[in-house]
Amino acid sequence: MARIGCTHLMPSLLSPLKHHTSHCQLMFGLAGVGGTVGFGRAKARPFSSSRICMSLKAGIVGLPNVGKSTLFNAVVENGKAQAANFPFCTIEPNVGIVAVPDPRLNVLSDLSKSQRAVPASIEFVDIAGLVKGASQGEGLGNKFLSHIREVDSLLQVVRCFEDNDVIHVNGKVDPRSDIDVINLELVFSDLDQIEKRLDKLKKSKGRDSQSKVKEDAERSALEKIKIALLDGKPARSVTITDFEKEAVKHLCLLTMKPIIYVANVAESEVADPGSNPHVKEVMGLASELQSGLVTVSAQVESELTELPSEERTEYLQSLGVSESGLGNLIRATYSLLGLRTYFTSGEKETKAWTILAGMTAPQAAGVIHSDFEKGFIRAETVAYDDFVAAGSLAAAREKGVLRSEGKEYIVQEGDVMLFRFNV
Ligand SMILES: Nc1nc2c(ncn2[C@@H]2O[C@H](COP(=O)(O)OP(=O)(O)O)[C@@H](O)[C@H]2O)c(=O)[nH]1
Ligand SMILES: [Mg+2]
Repeated sequence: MARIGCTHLMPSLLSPLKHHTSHCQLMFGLAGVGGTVGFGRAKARPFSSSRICMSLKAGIVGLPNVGKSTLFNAVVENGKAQAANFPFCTIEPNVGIVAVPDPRLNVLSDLSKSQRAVPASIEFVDIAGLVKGASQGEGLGNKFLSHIREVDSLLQVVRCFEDNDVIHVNGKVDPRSDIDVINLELVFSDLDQIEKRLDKLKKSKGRDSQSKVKEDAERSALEKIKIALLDGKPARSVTITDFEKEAVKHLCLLTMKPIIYVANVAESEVADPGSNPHVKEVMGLASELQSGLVTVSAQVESELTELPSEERTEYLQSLGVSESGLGNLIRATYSLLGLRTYFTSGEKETKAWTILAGMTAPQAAGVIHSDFEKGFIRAETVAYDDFVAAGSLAAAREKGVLRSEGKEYIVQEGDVMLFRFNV
C-alpha cells in the first residue's frame, strides 16, 4: 500500500533500525571513501547507500609506545562521558564508537523541543603491531597491514613527548624517522600489491571494450602510482583522473588513504605545541606527504577522562587551554574523510546524519533507510542558519525559506531535511 510519510512522523518505519542503533549511523554506503569496498562484497557503485554497507573507520597507527592506546582509550572514555543518550560502545577491546561533537545539534534539538539529540559518529580502531619490516612479515606483519586495509582513514600517532621512563623503540624521539618507517612499510605493501596486479593485467585481454577501457585506466594509474611509490611517496600524492581513481579503488591501497598525523606532546606543551621542535618537524612532513596534522597530549586526555567534569575545566585552565583536544581530533578526522552532516529534527529526536560530499537528496535519505531512497518523492529542506533564524520548521515554511527539492538536489552541509517518500 502506498503511503506518504516523513521521517520523524514514522517511528514504526525507523524501529527496525533500533536493535543496532549503536552501529546504524556507520553502516551506510560510502563507496566514494575507498575503504573496504571491493573486498569480495558488492561492486563499487558510487554512493549507492542501499547496496553497500561499510563502517566508517579511522585506524590509529604508529610505532609501539607512542601513545596509541592511551589516545584510543581517552577517545572512547570521553565519548562515553559526553553523551548519556548515545549508545557508545566498545565493539572489541580495540574498536570503539564515538560521537562527532557538533554544537548545532543541541541548538536544533532545543528549537524542536526534541526528546533526544543523536550525534553523528565515527568508529576508531587501535591498530597495534607496526614495526619496521612489517611488510616483510616482521611483528604482526601482514595481519597488521590487513587491518589497515579495512579502515577509511589513518591517524598516525607520532611521539613528540620526551619521557625517559617510556622507552622509544628506536632509542630516541625522532618523528621524521618514525614517520618514514611507517610510510615505507605502507609503500612497500602497496608496491607489492601493484606489481602483482600489473602482472595480472598484462595477461588479461579484457572481456569487452568497456572492461578494456577500464583496465587501461587502471594500468595507467598504477604505472604512475608505482613511480611515486618507488620514490617513497604515497599514492595519494599522485594526480590521476577520477576515472583512474575509480579503476584502482578496488585495490584499497594503503597509501591512498587519507592520513592525519597526531603529534603527541607533553602535558607542559599543550598550550603552545608549536614551541616543540618535533612538532615543527611533523608539520613540515605533513605538508610534504599531503596529510593533516593535529596536536594532542594523550596523557592529558587520558587524565581528563578520569576527572569529574567540574575539575576538568580547572585542570585545562592550569594547562593554559580552554578545551580538550579530542573534539578537534574527531572533527579533523570527519572533515578529512570528505564527510558532511545533515539533520532531521522533530519532537521525537534531532539527529545528525553523515553523508559524503556530493550526495543527492535520495542518497542522503537512503542513509536513514533504504526505503527512503527507493521511494523518494521530494525533500523539504532548509539551511541550518535559516532554520535557526526562523525558529521552527513551521516558521521556516511560512517565511518561504523551506524549499521543496527533487531527486537531483545535492544536499548541503547543515541542511535540515524532511523526506517525502512512498513505501
Ligand atoms: N609522558 C607521556 N607519556 C605518555 C604519553 N602518551 C602515552 N604515554 C605513555 O607511554 C606509554 C605507552 O603508551 P601506549 O598508549 O600504551 O602506547 P602504544 O604502544 O602506542 O599503544 C604508556 O606508559 C603511557 O602512559 C604522553 O603524552 N606523555
Ligand atoms: Mg597499544
